[in-house]
Amino acid sequence: MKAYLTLGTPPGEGGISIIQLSGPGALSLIQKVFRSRSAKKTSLAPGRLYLGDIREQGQRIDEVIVRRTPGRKSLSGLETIEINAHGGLISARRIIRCLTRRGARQILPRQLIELTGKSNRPTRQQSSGLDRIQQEALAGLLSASTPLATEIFLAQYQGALSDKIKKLKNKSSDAIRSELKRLLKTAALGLALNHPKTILLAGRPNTGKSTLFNYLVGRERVITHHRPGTTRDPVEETIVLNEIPFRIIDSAGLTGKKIKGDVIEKMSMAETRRQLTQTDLTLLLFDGSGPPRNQDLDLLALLKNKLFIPVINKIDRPHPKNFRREFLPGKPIHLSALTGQGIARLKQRILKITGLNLTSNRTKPTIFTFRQYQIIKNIIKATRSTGQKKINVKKQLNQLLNS
Ligand SMILES: Nc1nc2c(ncn2[C@@H]2O[C@H](COP(=O)(O)OP(=O)(O)O)[C@@H](O)[C@H]2O)c(=O)[nH]1
Ligand SMILES: [Mg+2]
Repeated sequence: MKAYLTLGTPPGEGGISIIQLSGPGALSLIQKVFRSRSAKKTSLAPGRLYLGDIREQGQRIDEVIVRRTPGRKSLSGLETIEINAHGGLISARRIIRCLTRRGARQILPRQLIELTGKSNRPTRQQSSGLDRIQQEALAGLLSASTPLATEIFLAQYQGALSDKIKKLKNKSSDAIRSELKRLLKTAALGLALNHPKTILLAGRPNTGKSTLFNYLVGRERVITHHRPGTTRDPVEETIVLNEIPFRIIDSAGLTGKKIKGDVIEKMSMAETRRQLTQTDLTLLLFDGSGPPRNQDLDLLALLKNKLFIPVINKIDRPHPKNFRREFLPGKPIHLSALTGQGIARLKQRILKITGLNLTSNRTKPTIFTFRQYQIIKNIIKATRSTGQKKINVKKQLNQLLNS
């Protein structure tokens, strides 16, 4: 019998990890590995919390709290077992491994939602009439990576945006237009929470990209090396600034067109060039302990017309005066990736340049998917000349809500 497994909490350090087992095989699977402290038998009455251990071959894997929700009551419409384990990746990973070894298939929270949409039985989603926006909010909620994201998606799940759209239906097209224009401003934050912006660390080898990456990510994740060109593979992690997640990418040594003969190096370069076209923001690193080189200039040229922040690194070392005035456009951030000096300023600049240095009302209607954004943009466009296409507008408003 099938059982699906999803990790409901973001990977990483946290108070608890929530692992969800869903599907017809979920109950029998948990009964095989869970030993309750209180109940003699592992019957698991719905809704009750059971403290106990996950065990495998007589060995305790972790102490957990388990709760069972039958299909008719669960959000997904599937029999669901929620396992609350200790926070941290190790504990969650061991439990996941134990369950997948016994046949559970690990899927992403989003895939669970898709599965729910496809299931033929009436689910609570359908019977309680969740509209399309609320379903999208539920998906966002399951993959939310910060408390801010959770609160904003929760508000939309409870109907903040849907109610706003429903009320608009009876208004004049002028009113619809002006309210939607105001609503559109919420998209910057909503979309950034749902689809984190990407930040690429670029710079010639040895400028300290991996060191800065490690500092921002908060642990020794990438091997740094004093020999230029050590980092080959781009590495990606999520960091959180002002409760907003960003994907940060440590590029392979980007060396301009100078390096010859090293095939791997060239491949990494091509990859980084490709990444440059796909990233939202680039941090271009310079080694402030020495004069700028031609490679630095090549990179600057490559970044023309792109959103980027010049970063002069290694300010803890003696560095030539007027480093910046020689060639840099704009205002660089001076910092030391080794000591952390100046990094707070970098974080502020990242938020400012991406338009995300905002405080937000966590319960107000917020646009948070590209689908919503596109439809609302279309309506604003359609209402440009007053009085026209009113029927069309209503249809589009309905389209926002209907699945
Ligand atoms: N003094 C000093 N050394 C740094 C700083 N950032 C990086 N380094 C050193 O510079 C060398 C290259 O760093 P790395 O992060 O591997 O550079 P990458 O090639 O751009 O990824 C390493 O020896 C780092 O320890 C800094 O802010 N100050
Ligand atoms: Mg590196």
